[in-house]
Amino acid sequence: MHATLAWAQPQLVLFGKRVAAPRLEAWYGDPEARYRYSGLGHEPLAWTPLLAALRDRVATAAGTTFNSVLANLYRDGRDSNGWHSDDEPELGSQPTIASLSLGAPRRFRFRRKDDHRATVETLLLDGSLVLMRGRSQECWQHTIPKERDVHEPRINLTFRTVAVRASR
Ligand SMILES: O=C(O)CCC(=O)C(=O)O
Repeated sequence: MHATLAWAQPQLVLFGKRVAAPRLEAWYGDPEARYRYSGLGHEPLAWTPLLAALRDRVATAAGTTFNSVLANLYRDGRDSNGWHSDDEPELGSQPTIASLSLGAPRRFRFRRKDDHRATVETLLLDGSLVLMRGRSQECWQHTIPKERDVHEPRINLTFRTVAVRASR
């Protein structure tokens, strides 16, 4: 999968300055599943057979359907994903997001939005599936911190359903 997805390094706008995101990303999905993340609009690439097969298995496990997936590639422990919630309007108010981990184990931390001292941490192992649903995006932020001792890559696939708008 590392070799077959069309990875790109998005540019983020932080405090008015453009900086390269500390990871690579790729957006795949149904043709109408356009999505705005990292401050930019994204047209989906067409599902690859492997991504479509994983989508179907993850959808069965999650008991729902998905029309898109954001793939993240952390090349090693220097790559990361800062504190955020997946709360873009096109995901709706209580989205179900299924997050599949492949490759190097990485720490995954949550903190409450109204009390940053209230944290929960888990280790995402190769093949693990995390379901975020209900009020998890409304009440919590999550992060993949940098880890100096991680030297192997990790791919994360977050399956999502984005609302399809009639026109743009
Ligand atoms: O890599 C992960 O497990 C988390 C990815 C993530 O937070 C996201 O795609 O919004």
